[in-house]
Amino acid sequence: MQRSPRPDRSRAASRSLSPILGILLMTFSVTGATAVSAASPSSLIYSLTDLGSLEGGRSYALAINAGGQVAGVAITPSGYQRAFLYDGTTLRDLGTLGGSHSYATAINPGGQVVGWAQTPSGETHAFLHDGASMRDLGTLGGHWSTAVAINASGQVAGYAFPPTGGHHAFLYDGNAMHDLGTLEGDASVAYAINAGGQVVGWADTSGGGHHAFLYDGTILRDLGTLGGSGSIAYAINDAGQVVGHAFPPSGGAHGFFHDGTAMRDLGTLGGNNSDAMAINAGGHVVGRADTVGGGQRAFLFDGTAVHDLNSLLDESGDGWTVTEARAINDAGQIAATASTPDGTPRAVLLTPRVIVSIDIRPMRPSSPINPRRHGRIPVAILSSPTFDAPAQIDENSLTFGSTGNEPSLAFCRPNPRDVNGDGSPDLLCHFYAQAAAFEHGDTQGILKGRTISGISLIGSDAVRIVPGPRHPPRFLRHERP
Ligand SMILES: [Ca+2]
Ligand SMILES: [Ca+2]
Repeated sequence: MQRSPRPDRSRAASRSLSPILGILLMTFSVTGATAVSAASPSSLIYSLTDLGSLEGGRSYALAINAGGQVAGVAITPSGYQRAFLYDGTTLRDLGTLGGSHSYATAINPGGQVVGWAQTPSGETHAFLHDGASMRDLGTLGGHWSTAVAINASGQVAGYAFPPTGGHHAFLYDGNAMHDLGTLEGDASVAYAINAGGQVVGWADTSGGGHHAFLYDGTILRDLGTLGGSGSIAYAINDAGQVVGHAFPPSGGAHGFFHDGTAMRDLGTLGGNNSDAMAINAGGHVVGRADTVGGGQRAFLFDGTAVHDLNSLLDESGDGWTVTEARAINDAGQIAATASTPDGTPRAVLLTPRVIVSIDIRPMRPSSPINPRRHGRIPVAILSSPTFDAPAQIDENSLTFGSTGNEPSLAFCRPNPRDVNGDGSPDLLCHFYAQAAAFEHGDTQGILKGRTISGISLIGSDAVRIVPGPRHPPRFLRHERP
């Protein structure tokens, strides 16, 4: 039961407006690999970036926008909570409204940050920071308010005490706070807003329990429960898909996914509880879940299954334990909190990378390459049951060669073809051999690029560099490496 304001339960609502094709994943564990053989399935792995802290203290990442800017809260050595903004290089203290503490909860695509901050008199007020300064958004007439979400147009959602008591969800339209009311009970809390201005949160019902709600501009709609006593909505994407947690009859609190019609139980990582905290345009959900042993881990739900994000980290995550994921943008970047090897909680950014299976000179196991020959090298990018290479790859982003950074693309075949005969059409691209810059001694060719949704991809395959006579023997002339 969550009856009192809990700003630390609030979450990010930053959204990108660009639609993406969702990348489905497979359960996959990687230890230090940066490329895999052509036999491996296409998979998604994450690198971990430590966002730092304020003079070495604890920090927690709570929100991310389309550009990868992260907002959250850091604890100073003196014990003050401070809203921070991470812009890709440094973690910056956003200050307060004149008091000691502040806390950032959300960031929009333009880099505007909202949250709560203390005033000189010690009151807690919702704030909006535009990158230069922090502005007090006021209250609903009482002494307390917090902002928890902001969309691209600058609409802000949050909750505040009206003079009558009980806290109410509000929508701030740039000029004033509007009380969203409740589900006929005493209290309500907003946690997220999407680009269309739809707001979700929870509200007390006339029956006494609190239920997740969706506000669409007119009324609060009760989203129901998983059959138990209550539910809370934490996030909504632009398609109106909602996530949060609810109490199943079997006990505990379980993360849910609501598609606009029905609420689905996402389960846990083997323990009793889970919270679904954020959802992106592709329908990927992140949050936190208990494991069998009782520990809390960050999870990713890819539309099919719930994965422990720790099992998807590359070598940059060695020694870290990601305990909570609070926000995900449409490029799949995740704002999370992880424990350092010495146990300190630290704000981190998880950046995805797709490992693709490629076959250089398909159907020729040794992939002979003559670096001195003009002409092109065919490279097949293989689809898997969870990765549709022709549909999901941004062809113009592809680079290929000795290091993978060579701009050598000639063209990709417009008509996908099933190169390896597994029933899934593959993407076949051709690269200029000389631009690929292979040298004697190279043993692998590397392909790099991006998916249409903006996720980096990498793949490799063995190559055999063959001698390059100026005039190849007649018996080799039919080849066109
Ligand atoms: Ca090959
Ligand atoms: Ca195939």
